[in-house]
Amino acid sequence: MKTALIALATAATVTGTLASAAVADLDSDGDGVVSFTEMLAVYPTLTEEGFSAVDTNGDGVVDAEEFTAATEGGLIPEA
Ligand SMILES: [Ca+2]
Ligand SMILES: [Ca+2]
Repeated sequence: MKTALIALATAATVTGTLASAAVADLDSDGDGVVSFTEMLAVYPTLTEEGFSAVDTNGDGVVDAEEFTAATEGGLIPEA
């Protein structure tokens, strides 16, 4: 039981780290969020509609939470 819990915690940590690393990779100006332009550099086929689908709170940028939700939901491929 204890081993299973540790395994779950480890899996969650790894997922979180990967998502953060992906945002950091896309975030070329280092402001902690990914703009449409920054995302286009990595995903050249992304449309504004596709970006809007990822930017769920509509503030014009994708934060780590939105990026994680998008990768888990299959909206954008894992970087
Ligand atoms: Ca940025
Ligand atoms: Ca947003």
